[in-house]
Amino acid sequence: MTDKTPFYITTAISYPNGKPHIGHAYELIATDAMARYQRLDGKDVFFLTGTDEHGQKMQQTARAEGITAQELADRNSGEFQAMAKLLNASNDDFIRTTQERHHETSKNIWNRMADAGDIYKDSYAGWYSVRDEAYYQENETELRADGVRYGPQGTPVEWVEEASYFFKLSEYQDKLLALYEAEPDFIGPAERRNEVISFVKSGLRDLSISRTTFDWGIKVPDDPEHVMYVWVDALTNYLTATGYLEDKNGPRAKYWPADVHIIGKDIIRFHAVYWPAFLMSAKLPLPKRVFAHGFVLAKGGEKMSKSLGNVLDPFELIEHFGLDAIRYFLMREISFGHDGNCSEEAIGTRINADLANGIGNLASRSLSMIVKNCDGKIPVCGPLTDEDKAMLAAADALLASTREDMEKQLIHRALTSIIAVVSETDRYFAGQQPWALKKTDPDRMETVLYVTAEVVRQIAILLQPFVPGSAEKMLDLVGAAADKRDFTALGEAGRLVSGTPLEAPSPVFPRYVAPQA
Ligand code: ME8
Repeated sequence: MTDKTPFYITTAISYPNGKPHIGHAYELIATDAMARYQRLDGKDVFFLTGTDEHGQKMQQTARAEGITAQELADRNSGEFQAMAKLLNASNDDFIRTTQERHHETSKNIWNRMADAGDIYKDSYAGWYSVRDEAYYQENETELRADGVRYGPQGTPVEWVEEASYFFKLSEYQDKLLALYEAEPDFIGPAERRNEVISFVKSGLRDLSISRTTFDWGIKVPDDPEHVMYVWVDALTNYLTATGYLEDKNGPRAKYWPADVHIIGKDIIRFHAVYWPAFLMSAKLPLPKRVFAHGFVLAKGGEKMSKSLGNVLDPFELIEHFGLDAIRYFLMREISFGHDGNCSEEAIGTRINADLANGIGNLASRSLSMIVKNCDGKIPVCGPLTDEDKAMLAAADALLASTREDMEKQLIHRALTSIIAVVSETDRYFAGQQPWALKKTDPDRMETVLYVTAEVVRQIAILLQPFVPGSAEKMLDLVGAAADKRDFTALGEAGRLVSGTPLEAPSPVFPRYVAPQA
């Protein structure tokens, strides 16, 4: 038994109608950084990702390729799993909505909503976007000059008329508004919260929650002519993986409700309106927070698209720059919660400034001086000057500040403050001139090198969530014991031990040189 506090974090589950793109990689990396941060901070983390395999979009894509939807799902879900591995994602499970466990939970939640009297049979006539798998009101759509009608996300909509079950969403309007009021942190960031509140205030209509014109989905209990609307089943994935609905004493039931669902801004309505309404109806606890990140855009803020030829492939980027360079860039360059641009030039500039010339250079300069001048061992720390104390205090303060940032999903801010301490250490190191002290005051040189190495150690511990492989290498270089790498080893508690042998450092973050055109 563990007495650690459970922490449940999820990504959206991706449609495997194609291969994963940079937006999928971005979301998974960010969520992984948050999961790793909480694990290092002592939480009992359950981190879930997966694929959303039903619906009309999957069936249409499969048909166009001349294969079955199941074959398409199998092939591309495999690609998403391969990407998770390549990204060094620390997810504890990977859910596929075609799994039996998920069919069971989806039927269970449906039955609970039906038992609550919130489901009725009628017929639907209205606009539907297959690309978004979303129903839209006519006033949310526009007929453009090309003769095609588009929904609010810029995808074409088509007219649908069919027999359908409905969920009484209209009865949840006041309850949802009361939820947003009572739990101001339920939706982040603030722009998305405001957007959701005004959407709900504008009036909620009952939601069509089953389809009869195709069959690639989970059958509605006792009415196999209907398959569930894909979003009913998709959202339920978060519950399925915990087993909470089937057995409240099961091994993963303690993780429900989720601490945070990390999603993109285009799917906030499903997560912050439909999902809590379904859960309220089913009389189940609500997730504590839904946080919507922005979109990764191409250079100049353009949307990535095949026709513009500006699509960045995560597999190719990693091959070219290395995994941790890409993880770092995406987390540091884009303010989490807002859109941000990504280009090869921007990646090269950022990783050279912060990683190669920043932390990498600081670590290799200070540690190679130690290896050369201190008998290959962590030096002795003599009496501390005010500058030494201020330097250590800046490093010691990072836990509290990054913890606060990470609780609010301000990943870029946490990284910025870590890198600010790297710059401060550079200035400290340059100002103290340990290379000059070597002749005039070797004891003082040792103290300066000790303080610098100690800051490098703390920075490496704190960088683990973001660049896990490189941070581990840095911790090896600085001689940090294997059992002193979580956040309990930050600050005074884990100070470097004088006399610990060190190996000559090899570069952790090589300088990136763009290939000649
Ligand atoms: O929406 N930048 O799946 P999906 C950043 N199956 N994030 C992006 C992005 C970009 N350019 N493009 C997409 C779905 N995303 C549903 C989710 S959850 C119960 C069901 C994000 O494959 C997008 O916002 O279209 C979403 O969070 C995730 O990638 C999966 O998108």
